[in-house]
Amino acid sequence: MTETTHAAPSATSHEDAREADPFPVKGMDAVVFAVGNAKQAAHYYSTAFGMKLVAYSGPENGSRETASYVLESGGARFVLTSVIKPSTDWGRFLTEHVAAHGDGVVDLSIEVPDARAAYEYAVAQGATGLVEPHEETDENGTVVLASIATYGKTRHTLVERSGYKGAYLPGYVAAEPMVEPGRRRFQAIDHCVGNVELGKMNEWVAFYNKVMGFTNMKEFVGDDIATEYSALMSKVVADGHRKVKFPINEPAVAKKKSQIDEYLEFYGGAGVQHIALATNDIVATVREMRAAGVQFLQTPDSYYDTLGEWAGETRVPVETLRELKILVDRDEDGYLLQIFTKPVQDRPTVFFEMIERHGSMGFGKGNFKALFEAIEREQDKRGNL
Ligand code: TYF
Ligand code: FE
Repeated sequence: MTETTHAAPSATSHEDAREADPFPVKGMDAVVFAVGNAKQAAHYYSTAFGMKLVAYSGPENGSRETASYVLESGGARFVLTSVIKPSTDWGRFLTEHVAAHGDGVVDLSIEVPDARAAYEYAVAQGATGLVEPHEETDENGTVVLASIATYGKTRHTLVERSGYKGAYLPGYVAAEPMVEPGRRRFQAIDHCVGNVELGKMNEWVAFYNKVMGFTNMKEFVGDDIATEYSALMSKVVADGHRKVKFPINEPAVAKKKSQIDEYLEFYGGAGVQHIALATNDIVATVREMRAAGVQFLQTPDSYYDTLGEWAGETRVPVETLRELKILVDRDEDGYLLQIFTKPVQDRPTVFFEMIERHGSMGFGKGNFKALFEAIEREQDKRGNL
């Protein structure tokens, strides 16, 4: 922050907006998953998603309650946690979480410049505080952590790193990759999507507006689209610099059972539906992930027959998009390429999106029909349509 000696009206409106931001964020810090078997999950994200194990916490370094594996791909960080033997409220919470929800996301951690200020502001605006701001220190420095509640049993831990030099957080030791690392398949978390109960979407949008000062992005699924074919409503909130983007879905009453209802039924309530991962070579990434056994939703051939008419030219030939079942969307700012995995556990709950952006800031609105029909075919196979 620039210090000035006298009150010259030098700040631009952009700087004013930054200084006025009541809840500044630096970006996503981590997506924390509670899983039944973190050792095997870490292997899956290493081999199938090409992530690198960088840190570990477990009985070998003094954590007798949980084992946690920290994996990275560029700026994207996943933490996979399993309970070994519960002895604190956190261990009991994780045990019950896995029993009730299966493998799922417990924490969308956000990196902030000042965790105390962020927590105080959030709680003053009505957020539920779960963990008060506190310091954690080891030989690599000090972090400040605090947690607030969001939808379902999901939380946001606010992480102030203030120059911390360790592999993840105090309590973790650096670890070597589980498998020989190859080409990086994605470099950032693009957005994290929540499914909430019928009628709750606007409440959670208002929560992010009030508690984090996030604003609504223009992309949304309204009544018209919802009843026509999608069976869901969706709105997107983001921080002022679009570092953190959270779409929120709720089921809509339509001709068929909503995919959001299927999620809510099998997850056992509101929670994280999908994590979108930004890649700069979706073709290579999807080839590698398919070769490693990741299953993606099947887009019908007819999608590619008419693609050229509305999507125009992209950097990838239509025949390659058709081969790999990659979707395209275009808006006034540019285009994006995207693809969705099938659920990555036996419950029809959490899945991933790979996204390569070329100017477009959207979420693939033009693909909703083809995408939701593909999801419905999977729902039908499971007997849930
Ligand atoms: O994040 C989004 O909004 C897009 C679209 O079940 C989407 O990825 C929305 C709901 C859904 C799958 C994709
Ligand atoms: Fe998405």
